[in-house]
Amino acid sequence: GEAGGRADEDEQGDERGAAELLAQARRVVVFTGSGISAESGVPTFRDDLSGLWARFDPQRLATPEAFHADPDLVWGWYEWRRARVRRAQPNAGHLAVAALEARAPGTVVVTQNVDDLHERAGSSAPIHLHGSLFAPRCVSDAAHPAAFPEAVHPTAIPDAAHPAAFPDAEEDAGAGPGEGGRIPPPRCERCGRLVRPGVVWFGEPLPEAALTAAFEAAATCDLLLVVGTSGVVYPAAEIPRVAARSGAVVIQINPEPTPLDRICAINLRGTAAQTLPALVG
Ligand code: BV8
Repeated sequence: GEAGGRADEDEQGDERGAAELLAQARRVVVFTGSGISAESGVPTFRDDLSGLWARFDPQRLATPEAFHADPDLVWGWYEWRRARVRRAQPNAGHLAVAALEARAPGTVVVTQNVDDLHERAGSSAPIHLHGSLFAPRCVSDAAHPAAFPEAVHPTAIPDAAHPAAFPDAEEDAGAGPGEGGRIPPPRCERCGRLVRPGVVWFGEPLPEAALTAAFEAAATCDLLLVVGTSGVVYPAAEIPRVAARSGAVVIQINPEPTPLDRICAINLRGTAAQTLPALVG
Protein backbone atom coordinates (compact mmCIF):
# COMPACT_ATOMS: atom_id res chain seq x y z
CA GLY A 1 0.00 0.00 0.00
CA GLU A 2 0.87 3.68 0.05
CA ALA A 3 2.14 3.64 3.63
CA GLY A 4 4.37 0.65 2.83
CA GLY A 5 5.74 2.43 -0.22
CA ARG A 6 6.54 5.50 1.82
CA ALA A 7 8.26 3.37 4.47
CA ASP A 8 10.38 1.75 1.73
CA GLU A 9 11.36 5.17 0.43
CA ASP A 10 12.27 6.33 3.93
CA GLU A 11 14.41 3.26 4.38
CA GLN A 12 16.22 3.86 1.11
CA GLY A 13 16.73 7.49 2.10
CA ASP A 14 18.13 6.47 5.47
CA GLU A 15 20.47 4.01 3.81
CA ARG A 16 21.71 6.63 1.34
CA GLY A 17 22.12 9.15 4.16
CA ALA A 18 24.05 6.63 6.24
CA ALA A 19 26.32 5.73 3.31
CA GLU A 20 27.07 9.42 2.75
CA LEU A 21 27.84 10.07 6.41
CA LEU A 22 30.10 7.02 6.45
CA ALA A 23 31.93 8.14 3.31
CA GLN A 24 32.55 11.58 4.85
CA ALA A 25 33.63 10.42 8.30
CA ARG A 26 37.30 10.64 9.16
CA ARG A 27 37.37 8.47 12.25
CA VAL A 28 35.00 5.53 12.31
CA VAL A 29 34.34 2.98 15.02
CA VAL A 30 32.42 -0.20 14.18
CA PHE A 31 30.92 -1.72 17.33
CA THR A 32 29.56 -5.22 16.86
CA GLY A 33 27.57 -7.81 18.78
CA SER A 34 26.53 -11.37 18.14
CA GLY A 35 23.95 -10.25 15.54
CA ILE A 36 26.71 -9.70 12.98
CA SER A 37 27.57 -13.39 13.16
CA ALA A 38 23.97 -14.62 13.10
CA GLU A 39 23.96 -14.99 9.31
CA SER A 40 27.11 -17.10 9.60
CA GLY A 41 25.10 -19.55 11.67
CA VAL A 42 26.50 -18.54 15.06
CA PRO A 43 23.60 -18.21 17.48
CA THR A 44 23.08 -14.87 19.22
CA PHE A 45 22.81 -14.66 22.98
CA ARG A 46 19.39 -13.26 23.63
CA ASP A 47 17.09 -13.64 20.69
CA ASP A 48 15.95 -17.17 20.49
CA LEU A 49 14.75 -17.41 16.90
CA SER A 50 16.59 -20.66 16.36
CA GLY A 51 15.65 -22.22 19.66
CA LEU A 52 19.30 -23.15 20.09
CA TRP A 53 19.50 -22.02 23.68
CA ALA A 54 16.06 -23.37 24.45
CA ARG A 55 17.19 -25.70 27.22
CA PHE A 56 19.15 -23.26 29.35
CA ASP A 57 20.01 -19.63 29.77
CA PRO A 58 23.45 -18.74 28.39
CA GLN A 59 23.65 -15.92 30.89
CA ARG A 60 23.63 -18.54 33.64
CA LEU A 61 26.32 -20.73 32.07
CA ALA A 62 28.66 -17.83 31.28
CA THR A 63 29.63 -17.24 34.90
CA PRO A 64 32.50 -18.21 37.19
CA GLU A 65 29.92 -19.75 39.54
CA ALA A 66 28.60 -22.10 36.84
CA PHE A 67 32.13 -23.22 35.94
CA HIS A 68 32.97 -23.78 39.57
CA ALA A 69 29.79 -25.77 40.17
CA ASP A 70 29.98 -27.89 37.00
CA PRO A 71 33.19 -27.46 35.00
CA ASP A 72 32.41 -30.36 32.63
CA LEU A 73 29.07 -28.89 31.63
CA VAL A 74 30.47 -25.42 31.02
CA TRP A 75 33.61 -26.65 29.22
CA GLY A 76 31.46 -28.94 27.04
CA TRP A 77 29.26 -26.00 26.10
CA TYR A 78 32.27 -23.90 25.07
CA GLU A 79 33.80 -26.80 23.10
CA TRP A 80 30.52 -27.11 21.23
CA ARG A 81 30.42 -23.39 20.49
CA ARG A 82 34.09 -23.45 19.45
CA ALA A 83 33.42 -26.28 16.98
CA ARG A 84 30.43 -24.43 15.54
CA VAL A 85 32.42 -21.25 15.02
CA ARG A 86 35.22 -23.20 13.34
CA ARG A 87 32.70 -24.54 10.85
CA ALA A 88 31.20 -21.08 10.25
CA GLN A 89 32.41 -18.63 7.61
CA PRO A 90 32.47 -14.83 7.78
CA ASN A 91 29.40 -13.33 6.07
CA ALA A 92 28.94 -10.26 3.86
CA GLY A 93 28.63 -8.11 7.00
CA HIS A 94 32.08 -9.07 8.36
CA LEU A 95 33.52 -8.65 4.86
CA ALA A 96 32.01 -5.17 4.50
CA VAL A 97 33.55 -4.13 7.83
CA ALA A 98 36.96 -5.31 6.60
CA ALA A 99 36.40 -3.45 3.30
CA LEU A 100 35.58 -0.29 5.23
CA GLU A 101 38.79 -0.70 7.19
CA ALA A 102 40.75 -1.09 3.96
CA ARG A 103 39.17 2.08 2.58
CA ALA A 104 39.56 4.10 5.79
CA PRO A 105 42.57 2.71 7.65
CA GLY A 106 41.84 4.67 10.86
CA THR A 107 38.73 2.57 11.40
CA VAL A 108 38.59 0.79 14.74
CA VAL A 109 36.58 -2.41 15.10
CA VAL A 110 35.33 -3.13 18.62
CA THR A 111 33.51 -6.41 19.12
CA GLN A 112 31.72 -8.10 22.00
CA ASN A 113 31.95 -11.36 20.11
CA VAL A 114 34.09 -14.27 21.19
CA ASP A 115 34.25 -15.72 17.66
CA ASP A 116 37.05 -14.96 15.18
CA LEU A 117 34.94 -14.08 12.15
CA HIS A 118 36.12 -10.45 11.97
CA GLU A 119 39.73 -11.63 11.78
CA ARG A 120 38.89 -14.28 9.20
CA ALA A 121 37.09 -11.63 7.10
CA GLY A 122 40.28 -9.56 7.06
CA SER A 123 39.88 -7.06 9.90
CA SER A 124 43.39 -6.41 11.12
CA ALA A 125 43.06 -5.96 14.86
CA PRO A 126 39.52 -6.08 16.19
CA ILE A 127 39.33 -5.20 19.88
CA HIS A 128 37.76 -8.16 21.69
CA LEU A 129 36.01 -6.83 24.77
CA HIS A 130 34.78 -10.23 25.95
CA GLY A 131 37.77 -12.40 25.10
CA SER A 132 37.90 -15.30 22.68
CA LEU A 133 36.73 -18.88 22.32
CA PHE A 134 40.21 -19.67 21.03
CA ALA A 135 42.35 -18.55 23.96
CA PRO A 136 41.68 -20.86 26.90
CA ARG A 137 43.74 -20.22 30.00
CA CYS A 138 44.50 -21.50 33.46
CA VAL A 139 41.94 -20.63 36.15
CA SER A 140 44.68 -19.52 38.52
CA ASP A 141 45.52 -16.25 36.74
CA ALA A 142 46.50 -14.81 33.36
CA ALA A 143 50.19 -15.13 34.22
CA HIS A 144 50.67 -18.56 32.68
CA PRO A 145 48.12 -18.74 29.91
CA ALA A 146 49.82 -21.24 27.62
CA ALA A 147 50.73 -24.16 29.83
CA PHE A 148 48.56 -26.74 28.13
CA PRO A 149 48.45 -28.03 24.57
CA GLU A 150 45.11 -26.59 23.46
CA ALA A 151 46.14 -23.10 24.48
CA VAL A 152 49.05 -23.25 22.09
CA HIS A 153 47.01 -24.89 19.36
CA PRO A 154 43.47 -23.91 20.16
CA THR A 155 42.07 -25.81 17.22
CA ALA A 156 43.95 -29.02 18.02
CA ILE A 157 40.97 -30.90 19.46
CA PRO A 158 39.52 -32.71 16.46
CA ASP A 159 35.76 -32.88 16.33
CA ALA A 160 35.97 -36.57 15.54
CA ALA A 161 37.73 -37.27 18.83
CA HIS A 162 34.54 -36.41 20.68
CA PRO A 163 31.75 -37.54 18.37
CA ALA A 164 29.17 -37.10 21.10
CA ALA A 165 30.72 -33.87 22.24
CA PHE A 166 29.94 -31.69 19.24
CA PRO A 167 26.47 -32.65 18.10
CA ASP A 168 24.54 -30.37 15.82
CA ALA A 169 21.76 -28.81 17.80
CA GLU A 170 19.25 -30.31 15.39
CA GLU A 171 20.44 -33.80 16.28
CA ASP A 172 20.82 -32.97 19.93
CA ALA A 173 17.24 -32.75 21.07
CA GLY A 174 17.50 -35.39 23.76
CA ALA A 175 21.04 -34.75 25.00
CA GLY A 176 22.20 -33.42 28.37
CA PRO A 177 21.40 -30.11 29.99
CA GLY A 178 23.73 -28.05 27.80
CA GLU A 179 24.35 -28.32 24.08
CA GLY A 180 27.58 -30.22 23.57
CA GLY A 181 27.26 -32.47 26.57
CA ARG A 182 29.82 -32.73 29.33
CA ILE A 183 33.55 -32.65 28.68
CA PRO A 184 36.09 -32.40 31.49
CA PRO A 185 38.31 -29.37 30.97
CA PRO A 186 42.04 -30.05 30.55
CA ARG A 187 44.40 -29.43 33.45
CA CYS A 188 47.09 -26.77 33.36
CA GLU A 189 50.40 -28.52 32.76
CA ARG A 190 52.16 -26.05 34.97
CA CYS A 191 50.03 -26.06 38.11
CA GLY A 192 47.47 -28.84 37.64
CA ARG A 193 44.48 -26.56 38.05
CA LEU A 194 41.64 -26.46 35.56
CA VAL A 195 41.88 -24.77 32.20
CA ARG A 196 38.98 -22.38 31.56
CA PRO A 197 37.62 -20.60 28.48
CA GLY A 198 39.40 -17.34 27.73
CA VAL A 199 36.21 -15.31 27.73
CA VAL A 200 34.88 -12.64 30.09
CA TRP A 201 32.12 -14.10 32.21
CA PHE A 202 29.34 -12.13 33.88
CA GLY A 203 30.70 -10.57 37.04
CA GLU A 204 34.27 -10.49 35.72
CA PRO A 205 36.12 -7.35 34.72
CA LEU A 206 36.78 -6.71 31.03
CA PRO A 207 40.41 -6.71 29.85
CA GLU A 208 41.61 -3.27 30.81
CA ALA A 209 43.68 -2.42 27.74
CA ALA A 210 40.85 -3.44 25.40
CA LEU A 211 38.27 -1.47 27.35
CA THR A 212 40.44 1.64 27.53
CA ALA A 213 41.21 1.51 23.81
CA ALA A 214 37.52 1.05 22.99
CA PHE A 215 36.35 3.97 25.14
CA GLU A 216 39.12 6.18 23.77
CA ALA A 217 38.17 5.32 20.17
CA ALA A 218 34.48 5.95 20.92
CA ALA A 219 35.18 9.32 22.56
CA THR A 220 37.26 10.56 19.62
CA CYS A 221 35.47 9.16 16.56
CA ASP A 222 33.11 11.15 14.37
CA LEU A 223 30.95 8.21 13.42
CA LEU A 224 30.12 5.00 15.24
CA LEU A 225 28.35 2.17 13.48
CA VAL A 226 26.64 -0.19 15.94
CA VAL A 227 25.74 -3.56 14.46
CA GLY A 228 23.80 -6.51 15.84
CA THR A 229 23.86 -5.90 19.56
CA SER A 230 20.99 -5.74 22.01
CA GLY A 231 22.92 -3.06 23.91
CA VAL A 232 22.13 -4.43 27.34
CA VAL A 233 25.46 -5.87 28.51
CA TYR A 234 27.63 -3.39 30.44
CA PRO A 235 30.14 -1.84 30.34
CA ALA A 236 30.24 -2.58 26.58
CA ALA A 237 26.82 -0.96 26.04
CA GLU A 238 28.34 2.35 27.19
CA ILE A 239 30.51 2.53 24.07
CA PRO A 240 27.92 3.85 21.60
CA ARG A 241 26.59 6.13 24.35
CA VAL A 242 30.07 7.57 24.92
CA ALA A 243 30.38 8.25 21.19
CA ALA A 244 27.00 10.00 21.07
CA ARG A 245 27.83 12.13 24.13
CA SER A 246 31.13 13.09 22.50
CA GLY A 247 29.30 14.39 19.43
CA ALA A 248 29.74 11.46 17.05
CA VAL A 249 26.98 10.41 14.68
CA VAL A 250 25.76 6.96 15.72
CA ILE A 251 24.18 4.71 13.08
CA GLN A 252 22.61 1.40 14.05
CA ILE A 253 21.99 -1.74 12.03
CA ASN A 254 19.61 -4.19 13.66
CA PRO A 255 16.41 -5.85 12.45
CA GLU A 256 14.84 -5.15 15.85
CA PRO A 257 14.54 -2.00 17.96
CA THR A 258 17.03 -1.76 20.84
CA PRO A 259 17.55 0.56 23.83
CA LEU A 260 20.18 2.31 21.67
CA ASP A 261 17.61 3.53 19.11
CA ARG A 262 17.16 6.88 20.80
CA ILE A 263 20.84 7.84 20.72
CA CYS A 264 21.17 6.88 17.05
CA ALA A 265 20.89 9.43 14.24
CA ILE A 266 19.80 6.66 11.87
CA ASN A 267 18.35 3.25 12.67
CA LEU A 268 18.56 0.84 9.76
CA ARG A 269 16.17 -2.07 10.39
CA GLY A 270 17.93 -4.75 8.41
CA THR A 271 20.34 -7.58 8.87
CA ALA A 272 24.10 -7.09 8.95
CA ALA A 273 24.81 -9.14 5.82
CA GLN A 274 22.12 -7.34 3.82
CA THR A 275 22.70 -3.81 5.05
CA LEU A 276 26.44 -3.37 5.60
CA PRO A 277 27.60 -4.06 2.02
CA ALA A 278 25.22 -1.38 0.71
CA LEU A 279 26.57 1.15 3.21
CA VAL A 280 30.20 0.52 2.45
CA GLY A 281 29.64 0.38 -1.32
C1 BV8 B 1 31.37 -6.45 34.85
C2 BV8 B 1 31.39 -13.75 26.74
C3 BV8 B 1 32.36 -5.61 36.85
C4 BV8 B 1 31.11 -15.12 27.27
C5 BV8 B 1 29.67 -12.18 27.45
C6 BV8 B 1 22.30 -4.92 36.33
C7 BV8 B 1 22.25 -3.77 35.56
C8 BV8 B 1 23.34 -3.39 34.78
C9 BV8 B 1 24.48 -4.16 34.73
C10 BV8 B 1 24.52 -5.31 35.50
C11 BV8 B 1 23.45 -5.68 36.29
N1 BV8 B 1 23.75 -6.86 36.90
C12 BV8 B 1 25.00 -7.24 36.50
C13 BV8 B 1 25.48 -6.30 35.64
C14 BV8 B 1 26.78 -6.33 34.98
C15 BV8 B 1 26.80 -7.28 33.82
C16 BV8 B 1 25.68 -6.91 32.88
O1 BV8 B 1 25.79 -6.04 32.05
N2 BV8 B 1 24.56 -7.61 32.98
C17 BV8 B 1 23.38 -7.26 32.22
C18 BV8 B 1 23.09 -8.34 31.20
C19 BV8 B 1 22.25 -7.07 33.20
N3 BV8 B 1 28.08 -7.17 33.20
C20 BV8 B 1 29.14 -7.88 33.57
O2 BV8 B 1 29.06 -8.72 34.44
C21 BV8 B 1 30.46 -7.53 32.92
N4 BV8 B 1 31.46 -7.37 33.90
O3 BV8 B 1 30.45 -5.68 34.93
O4 BV8 B 1 32.42 -6.47 35.71
C22 BV8 B 1 33.61 -5.84 37.63
C23 BV8 B 1 34.53 -4.83 37.74
C24 BV8 B 1 35.71 -5.03 38.48
C25 BV8 B 1 35.92 -6.26 39.11
C26 BV8 B 1 35.01 -7.27 38.99
C27 BV8 B 1 33.84 -7.08 38.25
C28 BV8 B 1 30.94 -8.68 32.04
C29 BV8 B 1 29.99 -8.90 30.89
C30 BV8 B 1 30.58 -9.92 29.90
C31 BV8 B 1 29.64 -11.00 29.61
N5 BV8 B 1 30.22 -11.89 28.57
N6 BV8 B 1 30.20 -12.99 26.55
C32 BV8 B 1 30.45 -16.00 26.27
O5 BV8 B 1 30.21 -15.61 25.14
O6 BV8 B 1 30.21 -17.17 26.66
S1 BV8 B 1 28.15 -11.50 27.12
C33 BV8 B 1 27.22 -11.90 25.81
O7 BV8 B 1 26.47 -10.73 25.65
C34 BV8 B 1 27.66 -12.08 24.38
O8 BV8 B 1 28.69 -12.96 24.19
C35 BV8 B 1 27.99 -10.72 23.91
O9 BV8 B 1 29.35 -10.50 24.07
C36 BV8 B 1 27.21 -9.83 24.86
C37 BV8 B 1 26.32 -8.87 24.22
O10 BV8 B 1 25.29 -9.55 23.59
P1 BV8 B 1 24.96 -9.17 22.11
O11 BV8 B 1 26.16 -9.38 21.31
O12 BV8 B 1 24.36 -7.84 22.10
O13 BV8 B 1 23.93 -10.31 21.70
P2 BV8 B 1 22.38 -10.41 22.00
O14 BV8 B 1 21.98 -11.82 21.78
O15 BV8 B 1 22.01 -9.78 23.26
O16 BV8 B 1 21.70 -9.52 20.86
C38 BV8 B 1 21.77 -9.90 19.52
C39 BV8 B 1 21.28 -8.72 18.72
O17 BV8 B 1 21.51 -8.98 17.34
C40 BV8 B 1 19.78 -8.47 18.87
O18 BV8 B 1 19.57 -7.09 19.07
C41 BV8 B 1 19.19 -8.91 17.51
O19 BV8 B 1 18.04 -8.16 17.14
C42 BV8 B 1 20.36 -8.65 16.60
N7 BV8 B 1 20.39 -9.46 15.37
C43 BV8 B 1 19.93 -10.73 15.18
N8 BV8 B 1 20.21 -11.12 13.93
C44 BV8 B 1 20.84 -10.10 13.33
C45 BV8 B 1 20.96 -9.04 14.23
N9 BV8 B 1 21.53 -7.87 13.91
C46 BV8 B 1 22.03 -7.75 12.67
N10 BV8 B 1 21.98 -8.73 11.73
C47 BV8 B 1 21.38 -9.91 12.03
N11 BV8 B 1 21.32 -10.88 11.09
